[in-house]
Amino acid sequence: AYSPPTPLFTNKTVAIVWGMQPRAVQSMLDFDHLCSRVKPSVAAMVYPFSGNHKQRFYWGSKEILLPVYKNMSEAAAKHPEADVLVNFASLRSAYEASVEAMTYKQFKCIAIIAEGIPENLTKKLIKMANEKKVSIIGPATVGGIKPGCFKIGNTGGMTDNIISSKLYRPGSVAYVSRSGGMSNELNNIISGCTNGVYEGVAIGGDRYPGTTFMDHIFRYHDNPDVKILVVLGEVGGIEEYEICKNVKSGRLFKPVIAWCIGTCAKMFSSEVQFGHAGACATSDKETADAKNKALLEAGAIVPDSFDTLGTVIREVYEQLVAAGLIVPAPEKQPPTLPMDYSWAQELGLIRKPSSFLSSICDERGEELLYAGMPISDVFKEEIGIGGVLSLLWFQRRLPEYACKFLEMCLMVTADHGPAVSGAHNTIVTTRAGKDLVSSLTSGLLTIGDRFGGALDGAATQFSEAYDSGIIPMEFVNETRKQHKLIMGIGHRVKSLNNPDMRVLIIKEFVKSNFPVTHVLDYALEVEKITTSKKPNLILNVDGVIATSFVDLIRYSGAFTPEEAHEYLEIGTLNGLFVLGRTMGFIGHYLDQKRLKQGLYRHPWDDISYLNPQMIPDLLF
Ligand code: Q5B
Repeated sequence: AYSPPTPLFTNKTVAIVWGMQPRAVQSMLDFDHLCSRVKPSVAAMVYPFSGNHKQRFYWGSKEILLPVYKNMSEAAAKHPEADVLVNFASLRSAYEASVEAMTYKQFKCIAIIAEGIPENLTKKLIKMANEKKVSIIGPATVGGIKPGCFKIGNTGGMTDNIISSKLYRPGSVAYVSRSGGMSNELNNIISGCTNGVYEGVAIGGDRYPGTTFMDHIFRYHDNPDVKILVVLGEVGGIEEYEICKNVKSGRLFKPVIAWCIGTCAKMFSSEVQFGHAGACATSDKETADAKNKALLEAGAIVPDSFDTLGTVIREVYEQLVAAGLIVPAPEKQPPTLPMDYSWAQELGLIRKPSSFLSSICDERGEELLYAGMPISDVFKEEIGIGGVLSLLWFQRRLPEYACKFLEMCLMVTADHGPAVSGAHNTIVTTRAGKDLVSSLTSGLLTIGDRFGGALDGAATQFSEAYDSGIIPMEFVNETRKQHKLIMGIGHRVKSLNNPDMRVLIIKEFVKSNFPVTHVLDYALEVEKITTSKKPNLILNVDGVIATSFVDLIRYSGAFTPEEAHEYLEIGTLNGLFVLGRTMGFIGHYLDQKRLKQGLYRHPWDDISYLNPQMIPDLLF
């Protein structure tokens, strides 16, 4: 005697999801919440490429943790209640994962999402599934949905779609389609003209689907809660003729509304392969037109076109309601599902003040932007390091001579030997066995007023002096009176007799390329006075860069006076030395490592050990 099949899905169905698909899992959990399910429909995930761990998900507004297992055997053993496998494995591993799942007796349904599984493997899967009485949905499908009960993966689309198609509670119409995408359209059509979907399955677009139209049609038909059956076939294959046979014989006596898409194929002069692997008519019998005609002749309800499918479904539904065969249940609102923050933001529903403001670089789009300039243009236009600096530091393209100047600053400050404070620190740190970042940082930390970090001070002192109109001599005397050093003046080893070639190079370039050099000229006048006192009181590398930069930022026309002032005030200039010398410090780090230098200890004979008791004055 025939016994109606037990339902594939109930509101207690629990699945294991193969693959790291957090969005699909979250969408299943959100559906559960809308359906007021008591327990989540996902028990666990299987992901062979990570160790066992837990993943966070939302259950309504609460957070829950779902386990992820490396092996399906462990997942199955720990979750014997799971009888559905949602198999998101790729086309290369979907077969093996499905075969393995069938070795565990608990699975009665496997949904295979992957497209492109070789047909010979699908045939083997189907044979095995038939033997083991496992229903396979797919391959090449989004899966299926049973309103109020269970949803496979991403079926039904986003939450707003599920709510608008009332998929959170059952209706009286069950459908089966080949296409997953079109199943969404069916959800929409059916919910708009009836009391809604009872269950819908997309069997997939392959030539050999794991379960067929008839498998689901019989299941639906023999379920007293299903009152109308909708079939959305398509060009290719001959399974629709099975429906014809069963309608004709009276085995299917509930209304079957059917339409095969792909009727436009006749407009093409040659054979057309539509999107699905199986969507191609290899004989007249397989065309959508032929199948629609046969369905109509067999007694199925066939609309004139896909456009009138909804109208036909509505007519049938209204007849059944009028006959008292369908009694629509009173509507109830689904529980509120909190909207994901990112989605709400995308829809423009919420706003919040951001914690960070950033205006130099945007990596979110298709292409990285430096101050609005796509990285490909950075290379196409060969703007160089100077151009990149001008974008990232000043958010604008600077004239070519300015970019060249920036690059020259980096080049002349790149290194000045192992004896200077910063390099020394880097070397000592490297020799103490520290890593690159620590050694580099230790060197960078020495940069300040005395060593390498006199640029900002020099820029301020010289520009203020120039602006105030005092003559260089007065400026030198004034700073001396105040017991202040002039930043950018003086060098430990360079002097008039041992000129600093770096200073000469920059000076020459600036004098012949900058439109105006007022502040540099002023500094050179100051240098004449200081060197007349002591030959090492030259305008040093910090001083020449700083004063030239003031001339650039003030007189190039690329900055407003306010911007120029602000850039000097916020410490831009020392950045040039820091950036340039970073190259050298990294060089020293690599050098010491390469030379396998051991721990450094400073020799005693280079330290004067002072005994405070012997020199009482030193104490206070
Ligand atoms: N006197 C650089 O001093 C040094 C004077 C001054 C007026 C001054 C000193 C100084 C300002 C800061 C500055 C950047 C410490 C230097 C750099 C990068 C580097 C380093 C490298 C690289 C040198 C002797 C007499 C005294 C002082 C007077 C000295 N400086 N007067 N304004 N600026 N400069 N730093 O030779 O009457 O005898 O009491 O602090 O610009 O860091 O290669 O090494 O690439 O790595 O030790 O180039 O000038 O002179 O202190 O013995 O003073 O000169 O008042 O007068 P010295 P001191 P008095 S570039």
